[in-house]
Parts: sequence; structure tokens; C-alpha cells
Amino acid sequence: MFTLAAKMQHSDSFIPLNFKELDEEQSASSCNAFYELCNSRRTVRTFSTKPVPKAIVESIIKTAGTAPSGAHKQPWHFCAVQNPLIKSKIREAAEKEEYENYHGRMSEAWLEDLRKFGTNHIKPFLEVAPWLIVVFKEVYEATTDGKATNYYVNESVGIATGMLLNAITVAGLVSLTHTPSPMNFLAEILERPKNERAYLLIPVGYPAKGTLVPDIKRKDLSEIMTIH
Ligand code: IYR
Repeated sequence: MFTLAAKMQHSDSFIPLNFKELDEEQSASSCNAFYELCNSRRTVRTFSTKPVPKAIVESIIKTAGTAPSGAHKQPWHFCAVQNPLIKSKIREAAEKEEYENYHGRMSEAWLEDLRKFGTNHIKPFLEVAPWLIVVFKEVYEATTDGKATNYYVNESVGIATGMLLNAITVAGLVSLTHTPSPMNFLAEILERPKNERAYLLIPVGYPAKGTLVPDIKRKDLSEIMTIH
């Protein structure tokens, strides 16, 4: 892959890959088990108040932080909110924006697409869920003497967020990918620096007893894959 010269140039900052090769059977069984787990994930909108230990949230966020990123800039920050006063402020601000969304800002077609999910501008989960993880993207890197460029920020943060959602599932917890819009209020309430923009708001916890989810189907493999 590298010319010898390039290899020489980089060799002092390269280390051997830590890689354990699985045989085909192990490979198939571990990836099928992971598929089954991921396929069991459902977006949940009704949470229990049952607490989740901070150490579990830390482990989930550490997992998200293992995502690949453009030039390894790791352009993300995760706020884990458990303080009830801050959660209330977030709920109040989110509901204000969502009221506008559901009463004029969203098109009729959009409202129709959402009808089967039964959503509206009222968001009790923002106070009920024991944790809100707010994902921020760093649109540029704040350095001591100014700004540096981050690359593929949306792709990097999207991948990290996907890994976060899977880590939540592995932990036996449920989540909601919530997108209040616009979400500038999150950077204000959480007092984030100027280079950060809110990306997604993810309540995390246990489902409320009797939680119902919409009866939806995932696309079949044949619809999402072509082999070339
Ligand atoms: N942000 C609103 C509306 C909403 C939009 C989409 I696209 C969804 O999949 C679900 C909801 C809300 O969170 O209610």
C-alpha cells in the first residue's frame, strides 16, 4: 500500500494492527447475533423513570468515541444530561420549537408521513428519561490560536451516533433519535463553545411499562442491497 519511502517516513508513528481473525463459522455467528440485536432495536417514545448508572452512559459514549472520523479529528462532543432542571429547560425550549413545527412549519405531506408515529409537539420524554444525550458536531476545531478545519463532519458524527445507538441497545436500554428543529437552544442551555452545533438529542433509559411502538417493517435485504 505504501511505497517503501512513505513507509519509512511514517514508521515511527505506526504500530502493528491488533486483529484477531475469526474462522468463517465464528464470523457468521457473531455477525448474525449482532444483526438480531440491532434488529430488536426500536425507537421508543415512552420512558420509565428507572435510573441508569452514570458508568453505563460513560461506556456508551466511549463506544461512540471509537468511530472513525475525517483525518481523525473526532469532531464530536456528547453532553449527558441528568439534571432535572436542565432537562426541564430543554423540554420547554424543544416544545416551543416543535409547536411551531407542527402548527405551520412542517408541510401537510410531512405531517401525513408522521401520522402513523403518533407524534406531536408535546415531549414528556425530555423530562422522564433518566438521561438525555445531546450530540454536538464540531464544525471546526477550536485551537489555542484560532480555528482549524474538520473534515467530513456530518459523516463522522453520523457514524459515531450510529455506534452510540447500538451501544445503547447492547446495554439493554432504549433510545429515541429526537430532532427538535431548529436546535440552537441546546448549545445555549448547555453553554457549548461557538464551534459546536447540536446534531441530535437522544433520550436514553428503560421503556415505560406497556410501551407500544408503531407496527412498521424494515425493508427486505433485496430492497436495500444489490451485488455487483
Ligand atoms: N422533530 C419532530 C418531528 C419529527 C420528524 C421526523 I422526520 C420524525 O421521524 C419524527 C418526528 C418531532 O420530534 O416530533
